[in-house]
Amino acid sequence: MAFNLTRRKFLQTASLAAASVPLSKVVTAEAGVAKSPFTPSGTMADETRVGGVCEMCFWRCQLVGKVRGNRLMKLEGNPKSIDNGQSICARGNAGVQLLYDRDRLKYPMKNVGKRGAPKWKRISWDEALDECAKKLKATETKYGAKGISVFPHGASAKYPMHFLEKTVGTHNVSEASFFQCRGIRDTAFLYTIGTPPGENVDMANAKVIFVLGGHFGENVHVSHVKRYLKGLENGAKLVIVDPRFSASAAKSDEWVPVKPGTDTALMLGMMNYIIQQDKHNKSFIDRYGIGFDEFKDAIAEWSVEKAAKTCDVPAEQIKRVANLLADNAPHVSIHPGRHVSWYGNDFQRQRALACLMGLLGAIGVKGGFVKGKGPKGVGSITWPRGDHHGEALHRMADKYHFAPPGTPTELIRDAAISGKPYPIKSCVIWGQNPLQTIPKPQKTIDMLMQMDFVMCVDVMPTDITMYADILLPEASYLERYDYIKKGTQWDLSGKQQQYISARMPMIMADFERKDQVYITNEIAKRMGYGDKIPVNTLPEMVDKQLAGAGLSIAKLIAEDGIHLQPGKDPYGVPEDLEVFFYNEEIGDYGYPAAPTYIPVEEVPDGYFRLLYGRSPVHTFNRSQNNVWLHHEMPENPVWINDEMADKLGLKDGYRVYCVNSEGVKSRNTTWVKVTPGIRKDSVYMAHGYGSRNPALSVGAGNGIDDQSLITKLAVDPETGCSGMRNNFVKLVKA
Ligand SMILES: Nc1nc2c(c(=O)[nH]1)N[C@H]1C(S)=C(S)[C@@H](COP(=O)(O)OP(=O)(O)OC[C@H]3O[C@@H](n4cnc5c(=O)[nH]c(N)nc54)[C@H](O)[C@@H]3O)O[C@H]1N2
Ligand SMILES: Nc1nc2c(c(=O)[nH]1)N[C@H]1C(S)=C(S)[C@@H](COP(=O)(O)OP(=O)(O)OC[C@H]3O[C@@H](n4cnc5c(=O)[nH]c(N)nc54)[C@H](O)[C@@H]3O)O[C@H]1N2
Ligand code: SF4
Ligand SMILES: [Mo]
Repeated sequence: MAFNLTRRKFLQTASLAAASVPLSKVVTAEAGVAKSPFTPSGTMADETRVGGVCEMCFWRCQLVGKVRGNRLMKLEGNPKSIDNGQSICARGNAGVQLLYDRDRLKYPMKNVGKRGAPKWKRISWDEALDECAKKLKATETKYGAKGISVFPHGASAKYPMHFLEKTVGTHNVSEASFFQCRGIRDTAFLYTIGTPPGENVDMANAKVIFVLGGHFGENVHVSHVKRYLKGLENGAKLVIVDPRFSASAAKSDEWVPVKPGTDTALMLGMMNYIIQQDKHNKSFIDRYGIGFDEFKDAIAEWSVEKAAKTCDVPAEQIKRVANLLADNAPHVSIHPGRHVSWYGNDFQRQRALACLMGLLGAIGVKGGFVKGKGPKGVGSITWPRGDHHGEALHRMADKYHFAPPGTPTELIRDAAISGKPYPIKSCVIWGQNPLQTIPKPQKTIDMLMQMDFVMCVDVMPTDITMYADILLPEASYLERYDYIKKGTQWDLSGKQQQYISARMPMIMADFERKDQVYITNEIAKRMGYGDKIPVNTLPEMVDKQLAGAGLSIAKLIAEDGIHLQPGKDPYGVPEDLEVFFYNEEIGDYGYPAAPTYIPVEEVPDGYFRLLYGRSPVHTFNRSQNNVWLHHEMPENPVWINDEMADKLGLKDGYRVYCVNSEGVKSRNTTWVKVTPGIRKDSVYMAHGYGSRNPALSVGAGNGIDDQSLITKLAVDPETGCSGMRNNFVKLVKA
């Protein structure tokens, strides 16, 4: 037995969608797009379309599209939005370039060459769907549903994922957003404060904002960045813990250049100090805390001096930061982080963050952790559960008891490569680029090479699509409907309002691009699951979901793409809140029950720890071929400390290769950025560069692919997520 049932269920349903009503008459398949009563503001366009929802990243800002004739000219924030408002970021703007990218996938293709060195033959949709269904069915028949693996990411991947996971019945599903991103955060908070946190801190109204590693401004999520900047405008003090002088560190009052991997020790030192100073929120802890005495005892060894030594930061600074937080509590934003799969000791760090919130009572109050109350009623559409569900690999292995939904990537790769405990012989990749997303890319290649069948659904040719047998072109987010976006206003202040919107196409899909419901249903029918299909078309799905809230696509269009309604006061501590400072359930599985620092491997002599983060103008690898964005940041420089550069004879702008401690050399070179703004033990680069696929006429071969250097993987013991910052590199002059 692993998960507490109710919590497990909560987690599973949190990401699902469901519901039912006939297709609206206004938006027909012919019209296909949502025209609006808006008058275009510029002269460039002769029509404004509403209902756009950006997916250049996963924040889903609300858009309008300016259209001339049959061409989308420009994207803007939807003026009615109470989320991103009229703002969109560089990537959001550049969505037009993705839409019209000449290298985009246009037709179904069959690989008549080899995996990794493909030769593409254009085939018909019928041929492609027949082949996919035949191969997947063959795997299912021979090995059971568990012989199929799924690597999904993004809104359009949910529908096919649920088909394969629920109806066909494989557990071997690994979503990038969980196992390489925020899954650890979600379960650590679930088992500490009872809910996955999202990024729900009320920074706009905070007195202090405390962030570990998050580099807002480089990590761009529009309404989130707005909330953060509003907090700073309102006078919030900013503490940024980061080995690098990031865009956020540049705005901070305290930059804590922590030794990479030691953040847990820092927080234990701070919390112990706050308790010793008697500055913790005793009434809050008395009321909501569980296991506080055990927690207090467990962290008592963490003197400020010990933390200072472990983290390589001054003891005085640790005290200053702890006092700043405690003196302004409870109106402090302890940011939960987002990409948190760093070192393989991450569940404990995320637990410590959640405990810090609890210690300060910074939950449900202005400036603290506050979940805005979103609208109710929007239904979800889901595939019915089949009856041949086996046990997930981590349950069979009795490991990773606090894994997020799906199966830890590492177990899927291990099982596929070894054939144990059972073979995995088909792979469906939908909106994910595992070669750049998952550490140890060679292992991903080994996994793919032993498959009987690999199918990819994408919008662009990317590194991973080179390994497909069948490659299917999907309509982009600007050419299709999608799941509902709902929420509350971004800054939680003023008039309380909630919103509901749905992604609607800005333009009809061109060439032979199809949407997720068409592709999935056609495969399902051919596999003998026709009677299980929950919905016939994508607009029908959206209409059915909206019906639950008394809305429809037609009504949304009439409301300029966004339905607003009065909201509720988001503040107040949930009645049933429990803060597990010490969690026996975690202890029962043999993990530390109180947050514990687990040391990371030291950097070997002559090497630097490889750190990575976001490029402000790119999204991972997916935007590399985007001409506008490419011009903004064509390569990812490698940051090195100025004193270390001096020692190595490296000057700003020199070109280098990176070679890691296991002898892997980067495929490309990049330029060196010499700066005092990074610790001496680390180098840093933006993630997502160095695409391999020669079909990318703009994006191929620029900069260094950080993932190719991440050949040592530290799997987080509680969750099975991929810790990626345990690799060491040298810079070699080119
Ligand atoms: N422009 C842009 N914005 C994006 C995205 C994008 O691709 N492009 N992706 C979005 C997604 S899905 C996510 S998950 C988020 C991720 O955004 P974040 O959660 O902010 O990203 P991280 O990779 O965790 O943080 C990177 C920072 O962590 C620092 N760091 C490295 N090691 C350590 C350490 O040991 N301790 C501490 N304290 N800091 C460390 C790095 O120096 C860097 O500044 O960004 C989102 N926003
Ligand atoms: N080394 C390293 N690894 C990381 C990270 C890191 O910072 N460093 N970040 C991690 C994080 S936080 C995350 S969230 C993941 C992100 O991991 P991914 O989501 O795998 O990253 P992307 O590069 O966006 O690749 C997504 C793929 O989806 C395709 N795509 C884009 N739009 C569509 C669409 O509408 N439909 C379909 N079918 N496909 C589409 C793109 O062309 C691309 O091939 O990576 C994780 N891995
Ligand atoms: S933050 Fe930028 S890329 Fe992400 S959804 Fe919003 S506009 Fe699009
Ligand atoms: Mo992410």
